[in-house]
Amino acid sequence: MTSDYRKMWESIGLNLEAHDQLLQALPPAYGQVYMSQENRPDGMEYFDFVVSEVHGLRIQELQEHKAKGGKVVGAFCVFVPEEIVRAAGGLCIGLCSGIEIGTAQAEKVLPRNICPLIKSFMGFKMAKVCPYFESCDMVVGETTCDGKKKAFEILNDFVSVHLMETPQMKREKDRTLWRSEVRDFLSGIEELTGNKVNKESLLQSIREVNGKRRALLRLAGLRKNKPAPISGKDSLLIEQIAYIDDVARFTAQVNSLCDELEARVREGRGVGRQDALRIIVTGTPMAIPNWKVPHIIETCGGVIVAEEMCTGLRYFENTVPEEGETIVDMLESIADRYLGINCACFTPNEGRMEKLIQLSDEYKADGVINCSLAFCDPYLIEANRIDKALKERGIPVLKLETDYGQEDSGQLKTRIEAFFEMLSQRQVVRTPCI
Ligand code: BJ8
Repeated sequence: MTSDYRKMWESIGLNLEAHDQLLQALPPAYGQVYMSQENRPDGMEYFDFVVSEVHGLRIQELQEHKAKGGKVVGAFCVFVPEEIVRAAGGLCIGLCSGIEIGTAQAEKVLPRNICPLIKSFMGFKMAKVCPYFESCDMVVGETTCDGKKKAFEILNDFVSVHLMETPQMKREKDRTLWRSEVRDFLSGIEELTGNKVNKESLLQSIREVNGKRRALLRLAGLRKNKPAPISGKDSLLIEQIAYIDDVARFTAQVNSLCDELEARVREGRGVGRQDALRIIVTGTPMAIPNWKVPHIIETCGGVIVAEEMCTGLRYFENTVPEEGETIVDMLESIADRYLGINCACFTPNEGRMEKLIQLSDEYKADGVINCSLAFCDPYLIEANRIDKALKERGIPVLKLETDYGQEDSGQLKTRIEAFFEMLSQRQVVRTPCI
């Protein structure tokens, strides 16, 4: 990244010294995890470029948008309706929180034993190292889990937070509550941007965001092929970039990558070993630059074919119907689309187990790795239901708990290798030599 950006970073209030340290850590990690892969699709060049400019060009674009009077809204959850932000002329950015940063500052206001994602977003804000965070005119919090819910009260001391009450169940009265939260969100966004949303602007933004989700779904569909035409690490990176990139440009780039992958599929060309074990990863989101577990999986003889996560299918598997006579109709469709997300914050959450069983079949998976962040009660406790449901169907599952540090890499590797050993023996039993 060029030194020209320093002025911009300074102007938005970044702590330049701490920010330099963060930037220095990224290239070696990226090189080791991403550039070491063989046989990558040419279309990944664009996404490598986005990462190389992640605190540069994209931030410049956000600043240009703000200079013209536009607003930037940050989100921590896939429940935040991007369609509404865009319909009011705003830009919606996912605030990643995938690295241990500003821990000392965060621990001044949060308990030590809290999920690393929450500690990370508080650390990012308090240490002033994230140019996305510092570009936000408002951030949107939700009441998905207790940790986030209470942390947003504290975050509100540092930046304006609009809180959405996300239901914990999916009954009709919960739907009614959520629909009213979505309507309130529209009012909050209109007030922030000073722009009134109308039918046309809402429909257009529904179409744009649907286009992004469809492109991602097309990419996901191509990974059902054997051999998989793209690695799980590259797919995850694209899913992570989906939260920050320009919607139209990102959609076009994903579609052009898919054209290339379709040709690979026709030629029977895949990534990794032909006999790579096909793995589905499920659990808590893996935000940039949290690539630890996928990297171990794909360097131990596996290929990840799907992510049942919010950095994955939960973000794009459903679209909003592109119809509706009135704004109210459209808002209801938007609310209903989001209520289809199978977050572990819901009880019961049978949809997630059913989805995993369906995905295992569709993606011809050899096994599922259920990876949760430490201290995340909803996902760690729901692991029990996942285990039960998958084992009843004869689908092997490995449960992992980790954080953003690298200290447990060796231990994770040992457990993943043992799981793969078991899967390989199973394969031999299931596919006898002729
Ligand atoms: S819809 S998964 S993005 S809430 S990991 S902060 S749950 S203690 S992230 Fe999530 Fe929305 Fe659900 Fe998806 Fe709490 Fe768990 Fe931490 Fe979590």
